[in-house]
Amino acid sequence: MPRQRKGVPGVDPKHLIKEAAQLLPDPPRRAFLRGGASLGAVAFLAGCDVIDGASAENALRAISRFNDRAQALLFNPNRLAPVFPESAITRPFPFNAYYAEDDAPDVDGKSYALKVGGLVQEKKSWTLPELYALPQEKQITRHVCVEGWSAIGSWSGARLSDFLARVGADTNAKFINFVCAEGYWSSLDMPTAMQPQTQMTFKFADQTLPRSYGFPMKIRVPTKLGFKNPKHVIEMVVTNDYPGGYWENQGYNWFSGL
Ligand SMILES: Nc1nc2c(c(=O)[nH]1)N[C@H]1C(S)=C(S)[C@@H](COP(=O)(O)O)O[C@H]1N2
Ligand SMILES: [Mo]
Repeated sequence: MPRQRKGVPGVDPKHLIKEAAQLLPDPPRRAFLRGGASLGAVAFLAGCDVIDGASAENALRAISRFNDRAQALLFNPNRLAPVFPESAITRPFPFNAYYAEDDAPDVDGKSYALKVGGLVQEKKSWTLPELYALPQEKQITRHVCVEGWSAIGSWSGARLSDFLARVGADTNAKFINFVCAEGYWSSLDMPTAMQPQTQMTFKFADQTLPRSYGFPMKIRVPTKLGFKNPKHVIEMVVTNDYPGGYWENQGYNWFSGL
């Protein structure tokens, strides 16, 4: 007997489909909608047959994960984010976090040590003088926050790819997780971590990274939305186990590329 496709009580299937389609990147989304988007199509994409209360949410999650994987496959690690002149820098540069600026963590630079672990040959902690001795470069790029603002800033620091080579990271691993002083965390796919503009940032506008902007070190990723630019990073872990992230675990897309 063929299985019945059930609707979701209290949910208009058309609304559900539209919401699912929102999670697809644009060309596939248009193709999906043109190609007769239906509950059946959602179920097919999600790899499940019956859509009821709980599995509707699972279906949307599955499509979102599919979207993350598709975007990761489409990511071109050789494409550079646009760079800007000094005159384009947004002043004052906005602050953002899940708490007020006064509550930003006050990390002690003297006792700070960046822990590096997981799939790396050299598992050790790095003090600030050691990190500052790495070759550094400056970028003036645009930061885009998912909340609907963007701003151009100037960040200086070491290429994350150089640092990963230095510590003997397994660059065939899938992820790098970044843990922050106040409990925030976010993770990157390895190709994004290796992109030449992905930076371990020590300076903002040529000055030591101020407390609000992530002292003593943030990861600047101009090819990703702002929430994938963790501030006050105290630990880095190279891993094949999906680490998620603070916002990623609340439904924001993990890939979130620009
Ligand atoms: N540790 C930590 N990093 C974080 C956040 C946070 O709350 N805690 N918020 C993220 C978000 S949503 C944005 S937009 C940027 C804001 O960085 P800014 O304060 O330098 O503008 O930091 C990101 N990194
Ligand atoms: Mo953000």
